[in-house]
Amino acid sequence: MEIFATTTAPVSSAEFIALEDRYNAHNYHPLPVVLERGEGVFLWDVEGKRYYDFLSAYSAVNQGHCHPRIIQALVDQAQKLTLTSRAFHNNLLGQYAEFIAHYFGYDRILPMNTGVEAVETALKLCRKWAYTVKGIPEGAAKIIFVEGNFHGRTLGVISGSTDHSSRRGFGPYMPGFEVIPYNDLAALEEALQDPDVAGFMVEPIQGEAGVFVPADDYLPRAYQLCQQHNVLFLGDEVQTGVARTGKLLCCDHYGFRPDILILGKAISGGVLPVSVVLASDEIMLTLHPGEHGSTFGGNPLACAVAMEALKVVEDENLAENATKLGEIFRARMNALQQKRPDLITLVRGKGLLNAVVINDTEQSSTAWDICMEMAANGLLAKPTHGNIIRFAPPLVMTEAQMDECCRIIEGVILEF
Ligand code: IF1
Repeated sequence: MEIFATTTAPVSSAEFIALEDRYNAHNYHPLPVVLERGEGVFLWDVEGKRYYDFLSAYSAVNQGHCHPRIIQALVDQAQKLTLTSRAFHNNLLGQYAEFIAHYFGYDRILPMNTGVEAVETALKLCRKWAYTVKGIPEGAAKIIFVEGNFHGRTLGVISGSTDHSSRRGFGPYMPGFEVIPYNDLAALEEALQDPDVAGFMVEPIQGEAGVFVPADDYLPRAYQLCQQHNVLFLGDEVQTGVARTGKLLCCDHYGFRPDILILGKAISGGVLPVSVVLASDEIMLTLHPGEHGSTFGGNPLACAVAMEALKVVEDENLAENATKLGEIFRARMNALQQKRPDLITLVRGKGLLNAVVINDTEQSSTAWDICMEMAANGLLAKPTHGNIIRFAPPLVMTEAQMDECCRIIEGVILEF
């Protein structure tokens, strides 16, 4: 078998898509757009067409594509040292751990790479704490998940999922996970009666499920109930964190901090995979040498990039900007809903994590067709769960750009 394919280099979008289709797994159904350059809120395809990015790589590019300060931090560190493994120390991990711990207000951190690795780490930490601190019998710990959750694609995490496409055909599933309805305090109170419950795993806003914002009292009350029952609140802010919803953390809207905080995506500004778990000494120090790890976790390149990416969030006031532009966006979309109630059911979200629910069934292609029309008009967004379109631009967008984007969306909807 030839080692190197001798196909001529693709030129058109169609050729790029055909090559990917031939050699890549078919585990996604992307919009037929082939991107080759990104800068700030903009993306360009291989034909040179420019788009506004309203997905931000699922909220990993909050700081905008190829932010110069983050790329500079990447280049500088890449020429010094990229990876030592944790078999040895390096000069950045201690500085990074201190920076991140103070930035988010926790005692300690455990650095990983992808969001799901941080979620898995949090689940292991919760179980370890249950057996060594809470005193739950070894092997009996239960962790509560909520319906409609999305925490990643590993076998452990999909064992707590209710989403068929994430779960189906991957059994047998991991025991010890219970699922209750989201946004339902009575159901949580009921589940917490079980003395073997160790943790409650939840996204403050359910991104993938369609940007479900729970009732105002749900999260703070859920946190209180967990405290009362000596159960850890595991906050998955992989998508809602890092200023996306108008505060540094979505939980900041409700005045509490998760016992175990899970972050990923925009921690690195989408430049390379960086995730992190934050917790108190009591929880984090239940892990001892050799009990958890990762080859790339806490690598110096990730440390350098993530520190700069988080400084950009602060220096450019991205949380405040997300609040301001989010209010403008929802006002414009609600006005649009009034004009086309036949097409738009409702608009919901917080900060710059928003969704427009299309008045059609999950199976219909309406939302997809609208996204295709928006792409033709220079704006990229993608439906989640059939009839819901998520709108999540980089947080560096200006008011003038937001106005232009609303005009594009309004034009497509009004002519649809
Ligand atoms: C896909 C969804 C979003 C996440 C939350 C953990 C993870 C994610 C709240 C895992 C990842 C990504 C994964 C990507 C699409 C995207 C996604 F549609 F899948 F659900 F954003 F909503 N917690 N979400 O949203 O982080 O391991 O991917 O770094 O798998 O299709 P990861």
